[in-house]
Amino acid sequence: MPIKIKRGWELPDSAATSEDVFRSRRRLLKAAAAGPILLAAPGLLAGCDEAPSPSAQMAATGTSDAAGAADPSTSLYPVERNPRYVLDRDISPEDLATTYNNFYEFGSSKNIWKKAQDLPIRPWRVAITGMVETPMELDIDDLLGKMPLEERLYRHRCVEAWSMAVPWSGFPLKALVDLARPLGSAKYLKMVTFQNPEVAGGQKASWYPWPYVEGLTMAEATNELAFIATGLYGKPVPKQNGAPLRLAVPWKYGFKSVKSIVTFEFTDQRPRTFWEEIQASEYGFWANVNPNVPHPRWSQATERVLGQDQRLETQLYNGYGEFVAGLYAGLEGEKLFM
Ligand SMILES: Nc1nc2c(c(=O)[nH]1)N[C@H]1C(S)=C(S)[C@@H](COP(=O)(O)O)O[C@H]1N2
Ligand SMILES: [Mo]
Repeated sequence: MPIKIKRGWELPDSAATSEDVFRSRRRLLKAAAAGPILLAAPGLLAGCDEAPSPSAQMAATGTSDAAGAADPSTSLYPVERNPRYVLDRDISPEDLATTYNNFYEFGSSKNIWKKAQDLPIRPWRVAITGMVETPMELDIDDLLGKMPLEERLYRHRCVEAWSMAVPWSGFPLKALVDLARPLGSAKYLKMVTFQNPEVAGGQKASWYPWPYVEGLTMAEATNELAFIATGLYGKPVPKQNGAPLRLAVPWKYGFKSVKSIVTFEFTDQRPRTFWEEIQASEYGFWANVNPNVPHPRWSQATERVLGQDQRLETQLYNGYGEFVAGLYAGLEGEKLFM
């Protein structure tokens, strides 16, 4: 590639947008404007942002399970921060990021962190299946031992128009893809959450298509930003945030970042995702952040940052266009932002 593009880690996020990103932005906006007019649909999802509970609970950051056993991965953290990924805002307070959650397996309110402590996270088996050279099943601690752990500061933008910025620890999803050795015919990576209604009461609600499923194209899954988070704030990731491993794809709406994964399946079929199954007109496969494409029932122009009074303007691709805009060249016919 002869053209040198300034990337996010080389200049502050507030600095000028590069020509290249500007041009693709115009193209994308044109595509978005040409999209169908979306009608309000009956709400299956609680919908727009709920206010945080007035009394923020004490930080729910314990690293032991319900039975009090220590998490064997505790000693792995903290890990070294990768300086490539910079924030344009403060890191969110830990007590907010760990007590204000979306995890429908434990209920549809934001206040599920206590219930989530019932989730057993050891032993935890991770299956790598589908179109791979050799399907395998790994123990989470063996997997952690094989992966290059680092810390990254990422923004997170929920489709409900709240956001946070947190230090995840974990490894690039590409490292797991390399371990899996997918066949050339694989086009998508499908990721599936555990299924255990005995401990996850929300999974007794039969109108939801459990288990929670998400997916990425292979190009997205191997983009450098796609990250598997196994830690948060220098400790193992709390259960309510998706222990023992969850996806973090910060250029997409938060529902893409599937929690507590048990299966990585390589496939040539686009996965039908959990929220798409529930309401395809509001939650599609691509779900890239775009302030100019409103949700059918609310604007996406601004966001409420956890712990801050002032709303911030939402950015195209949540501010990560330098890394990911190129993934969507030639895909303008797709509903990239829904
Ligand atoms: N399995 C599962 N993963 C999930 C969800 C969920 O309900 N179940 N919610 C998603 C949504 S909508 C968001 S915004 C993020 C919230 O992550 P956090 O609680 O760590 O902030 O998790 C995503 N991953
Ligand atoms: Mo979300």
